[in-house]
Amino acid sequence: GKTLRFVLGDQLSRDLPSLRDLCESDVIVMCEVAEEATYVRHHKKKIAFLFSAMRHFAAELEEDGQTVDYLRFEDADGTAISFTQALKRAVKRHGAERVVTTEASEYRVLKMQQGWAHETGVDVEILPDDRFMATREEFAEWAKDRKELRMELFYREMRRKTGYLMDAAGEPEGGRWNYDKENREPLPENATFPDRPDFSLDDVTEDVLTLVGARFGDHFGDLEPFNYPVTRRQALYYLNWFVDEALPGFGTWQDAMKQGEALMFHSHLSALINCGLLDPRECCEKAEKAFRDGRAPLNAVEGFVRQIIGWREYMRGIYWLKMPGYGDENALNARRDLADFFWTGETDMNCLRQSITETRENAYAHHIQRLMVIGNFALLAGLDPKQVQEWYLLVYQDAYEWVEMPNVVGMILYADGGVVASKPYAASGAYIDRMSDYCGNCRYNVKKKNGEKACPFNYLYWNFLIENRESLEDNHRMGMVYGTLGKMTGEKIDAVKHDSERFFRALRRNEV
Ligand code: FAD
Ligand code: DLZ
Ligand code: SF4
Repeated sequence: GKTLRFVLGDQLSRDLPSLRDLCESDVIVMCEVAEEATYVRHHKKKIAFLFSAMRHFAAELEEDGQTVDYLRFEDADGTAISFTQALKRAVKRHGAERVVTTEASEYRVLKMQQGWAHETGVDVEILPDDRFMATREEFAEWAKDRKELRMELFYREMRRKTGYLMDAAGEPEGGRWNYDKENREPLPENATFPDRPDFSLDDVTEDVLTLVGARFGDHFGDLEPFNYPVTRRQALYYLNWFVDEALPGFGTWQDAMKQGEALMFHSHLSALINCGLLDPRECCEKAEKAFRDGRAPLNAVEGFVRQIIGWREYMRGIYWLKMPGYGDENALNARRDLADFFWTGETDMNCLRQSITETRENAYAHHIQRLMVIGNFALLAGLDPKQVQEWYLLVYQDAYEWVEMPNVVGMILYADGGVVASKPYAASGAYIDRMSDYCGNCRYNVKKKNGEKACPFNYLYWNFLIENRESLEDNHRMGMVYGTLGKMTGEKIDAVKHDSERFFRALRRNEV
């Protein structure tokens, strides 16, 4: 009997566990299914990227002599709507006896996989996904008996485990674990950025763009211009480009934002890592080599490695530790509906307009835009965590639930009550002003604390602290701000409340 190897859209790695012991007689099954493309209404570029990357991956396997049963969206239309249905048909078609697959990155899909043996009546092997450096068991073990699950401590264990940026004596390179303090500089006025490479469109991508334009035309976001790697070769080229050209500047200005500069020194690699075209280890190893060869400074390389072996692995660990149920958490009882400008970008708050417009154009925003502009607003405005999760999951090309959810529920909204973040990442306009040039182009005045012209972040910040006093006051890391709030005059507090009420009324009318 035949063995089917079922490969999901974010498993485009030749060294995938379920492709490791391939025989010539095996059939690799991949499918573009309506359910995955529509369970949230993904950004057009995200669907186009993934379909094109999947088609290229399948074609490369075929060139190497493997048999791939690839279901294209056009051909599946109206028939196979889910992974499970597509698999059942493939098992029948090939008279298969056994299915081998790698465990899905998302809980929702793993549950499907666990039902496949029953659904198909054949043996189904689900292999652990060792593209992640920490196994789910290791993370659970690390988390067990700890009062606080701080990323920084997990990260140190990962440094020891991988050996990245460790010296011969087993100490962290340069004597410190973390160089973040050096990575918070605003950009100098005359900063310049390296030119990004162009990735030309081939027929496969052209076909996919036509398909997505026709079938997902009403989804969020601009489909074109499309300029992103879709093959392993292009992905590797982009990684090498990043290490040579952008990595040296990655550290120092990691938290900076600049109008009209969507990428700056960021790697723009997350979507490639998450779908399997790049291996997270090779990304770290190339970056480390650049440091060892004197081509990139330690603060940049350590920062980059920390994002990948620290934050990325930690978020995945938290996700599996807390699922199911993590998506329902709402510790601050936030209930407000998402504002319209999340879809249109049309708001006079320039930081949000820039960040959301870039998101619409590119299916990308860099970390500080996601965290300190959009995320900070969602937190201060008390937006419903479910709606915020859905937004982040569908607008970004790199978004999968395992990484989106802990970033939204834990990092930006504090909806998990402090598992991921030791305190809410709340900030007033002054932070955005320090780290960007957005405020200079804004209708609102970042220096004004109250009144119609005042930057909304300024009074929403205090309003947030007032409204959530009961939940947050006892957090010792909030002691200083609640101390300040305690000294505020009744007049000032009334002004904050009054401005916030006016703002929320205007928000409902889409007039902010
Ligand atoms: P760089 O700044 O170049 O960082 C290098 C790599 O580190 C990234 O490619 C990514 O793989 C990893 N990384 C960095 N920060 C994080 C983090 N907080 N969590 C996990 N990995 C990280 N990242 C996603 O990959 N998918 C998501 O759906 C996603 N949703 C997010 C939602 C919110 C609210 C926030 C605050 C962050 C989210 N992130 C997500 C994390 C981060 O913003 C993106 O990984 C990053 O912006 C991608 O751009 P880059 O490749 O240029 O990253
Ligand atoms: C995100 C996505 C989309 C839009 N479409 C598909 C698809 O048609 N076929 C597929 O195999 N995967 C797709 N994906 C990615 C899956 O949602 C992702 O692999 C799982 O969610 C991982 O658990
Ligand atoms: Fe954003 Fe306020 Fe600055 Fe305007 S003034 S860009 S709303 S932080």
